[in-house]
Amino acid sequence: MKKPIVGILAFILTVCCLPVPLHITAAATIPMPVIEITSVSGQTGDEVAVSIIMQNNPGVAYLKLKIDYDSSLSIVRADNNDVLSGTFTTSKTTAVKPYVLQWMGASDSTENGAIATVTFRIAEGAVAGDKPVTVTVEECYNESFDAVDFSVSNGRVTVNTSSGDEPFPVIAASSVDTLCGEEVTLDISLKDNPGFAYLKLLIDYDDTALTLIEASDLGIIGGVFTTSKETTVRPYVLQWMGVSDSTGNVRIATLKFRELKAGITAVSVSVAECYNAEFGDITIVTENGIIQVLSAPQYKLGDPDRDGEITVSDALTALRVAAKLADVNELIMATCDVDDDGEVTVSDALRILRVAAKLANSL
Ligand SMILES: [Ca+2]
Ligand SMILES: [Ca+2]
Repeated sequence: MKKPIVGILAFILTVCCLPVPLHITAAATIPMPVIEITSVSGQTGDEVAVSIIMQNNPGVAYLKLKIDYDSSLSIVRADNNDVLSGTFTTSKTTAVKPYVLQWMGASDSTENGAIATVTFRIAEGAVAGDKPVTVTVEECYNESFDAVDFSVSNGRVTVNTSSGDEPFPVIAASSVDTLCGEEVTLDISLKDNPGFAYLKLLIDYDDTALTLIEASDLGIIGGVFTTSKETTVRPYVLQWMGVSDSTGNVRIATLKFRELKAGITAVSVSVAECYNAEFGDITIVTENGIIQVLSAPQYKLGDPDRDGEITVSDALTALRVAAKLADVNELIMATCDVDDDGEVTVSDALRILRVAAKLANSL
């Protein structure tokens, strides 16, 4: 007990009797560098722009940001505002999620302000509410190769729908992550279905990246279900024909693909024709699916969220899968089944947790 008191007394004496050394006050008041995403609002179908703002910039030569966002938003473009000098690069396509923005210069930039502007489109079928837009600083160095720490402040896009508007019906393909060489199943879902008797969907994709194995009707819609004769036909046709209006919501069909190579492939869905029983035309909004195929080095055991670190969150994911609260897919199996017995159990979750809590050095 004595030592801390002696220490405190010594500190008080130092503060009272000596001029305060300048470096102490300076260290205490250096503000934390911050990267902030602004918040905006818009209507469904609108384009809205959020700014990425840098404050208290201590000087950066290399900065890599990852932008993630709600699935009812899609990126239209990202613009560099020339606040940071150096070469500006982004993910190859705006479909890549999270989207990467990167600046690389030979010397430090010390400017503050809106370093980039990211324009999002709000999906026609988006429900009203706040849609998060988050930023993660993946890496940041100054010209001396010292890491620079930032605190981040996330933003949101607030979607307003004018009251009284009927929501557009939506047909959406799901997005999945999988491993190279595996089969993957994409869901086609229907929301806000006003009732239709005839629906013709066209499915298209890059056939150098994916092979369609089969399409299955889930029997929700009713009527006669037909498809293109061969799975190699592109665009591939899915067609439902009934005599009365079907009003089912939820999953209506599944598409099973085999992956041919690592990368990101969009599976596009478009409505060729849709009528109700009175032959009235129905406008349907579509949302494309994305299949992200990971090659082996892109995942590691015990890291299902693939952020490169084994944390409590990874253990919780394994626990949810073990408790059947989350789906098992190839990726989950490959990352969560750390004891390699072919299933994800509480024992796998505990092994991950021990490593996350630094109670064990390896899985
Ligand atoms: Ca992780
Ligand atoms: Ca296991």
